Amino acid sequence: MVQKRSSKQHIELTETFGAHNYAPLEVVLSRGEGAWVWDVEGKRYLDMLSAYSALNFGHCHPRIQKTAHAQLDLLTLTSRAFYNDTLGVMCEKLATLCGMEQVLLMNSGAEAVETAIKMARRWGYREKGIPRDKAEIICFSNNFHGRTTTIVGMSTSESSRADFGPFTPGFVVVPFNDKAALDAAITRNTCAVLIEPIQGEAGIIIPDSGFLSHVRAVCTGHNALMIADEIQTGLCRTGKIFACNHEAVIPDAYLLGKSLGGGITPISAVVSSRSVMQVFTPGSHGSTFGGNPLACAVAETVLDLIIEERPHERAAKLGAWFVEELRGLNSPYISAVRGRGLLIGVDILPEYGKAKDFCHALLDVGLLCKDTREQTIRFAPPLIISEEDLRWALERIALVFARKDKVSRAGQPCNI
Ligand code: IF1
Repeated sequence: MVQKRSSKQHIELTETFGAHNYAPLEVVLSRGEGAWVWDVEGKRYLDMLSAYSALNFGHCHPRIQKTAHAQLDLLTLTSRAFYNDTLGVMCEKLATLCGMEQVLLMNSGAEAVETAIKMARRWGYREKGIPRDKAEIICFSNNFHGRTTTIVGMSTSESSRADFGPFTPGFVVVPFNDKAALDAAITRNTCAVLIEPIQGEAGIIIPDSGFLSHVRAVCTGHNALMIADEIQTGLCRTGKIFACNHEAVIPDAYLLGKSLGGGITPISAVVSSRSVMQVFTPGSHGSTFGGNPLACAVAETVLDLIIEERPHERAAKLGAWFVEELRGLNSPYISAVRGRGLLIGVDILPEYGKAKDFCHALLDVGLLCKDTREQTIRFAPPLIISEEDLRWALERIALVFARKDKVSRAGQPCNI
């Protein structure tokens, strides 16, 4: 018989036997359905984070579950030493959705970014004629592209980088949103510009209107690839299928991950043109699990759901309303509310505490939220969330943000 452990016991086990690379809120989840999750004691919470957008379709979506169950009983892994009957079908759907030609599948988002770095460099040497080992990739301040040693080397966040060097050369960091700095940084040796069209980890930073178009124009003008990291923003989160669509910008490659796996299987992708993707030849790149049948079957259903249900339209409508309601709270604690679709950041005035303190207070009233940076709370509920549930969330948020005194210290729930 499975021993039933309390939340406290699970936390103790996790902290004792698991590495301390996270500092989670003190809630131990054991079940999820749609936008809701339950802890081991049976208390219900509304998930306002969606695993950083990996759960755009919510927990245990019936159609995605059905596909996964069926595929589990058929074939789950072949390796790429052989063909399977799921990969091609899914790649065609994904390439078509992206308006692109070819797909390279990996597992984590970081691997898609690593793949794009290799792709851009090879393209730079073989197509653009950059002298060997001189290729440069331009990225932006406060970027977040993952956790591998190469990727943290281009990070500007001390907590991500400290003491993980020496780092991979070949990256140039320019301030986000700064057209002149980008113009000055791009050279004949630039093979790519890597950009999050909305910066997530940086605090839901939306570029000024015209910036993405400028990046596109500069890349075209200097024969460099524009690579859009849409691992978090892509697949409908921001109210369009891709965040690049907000400026009608078409990059040379999209990087996708998170929600492509339907919250079930890790799967990530680089999606680009044949002329760029042809730099990959047999033996030059790969992954044991990349493109496995279980992940491809799940991803195909995710793409079907996007095509049939158009969740970006829902995200746009609900997101605009939610942002207006948040602004309408006129909370003394809030200095700014930003959002595109259902990717929303709320800045907390530092004199009232840190965003994490507010996340503790929101947890107490049944909402799972996550801080990013010190002063920003991120709201990113599943795109399938009902209007009624969002209204419920707003009522709880209003309770927390209407308080007049200082919110509790981190780790100390306040009694609302
Ligand atoms: C963590 C943030 C979100 C990403 C973009 C690549 C990746 C990510 C734009 C790598 C991953 C995650 C990872 C997670 C926290 C989280 C995050 F706060 F750090 F920024 F979502 F907002 N490109 N983001 O956002 O994808 O390898 O993780 O699959 O704690 O590291 P991955």
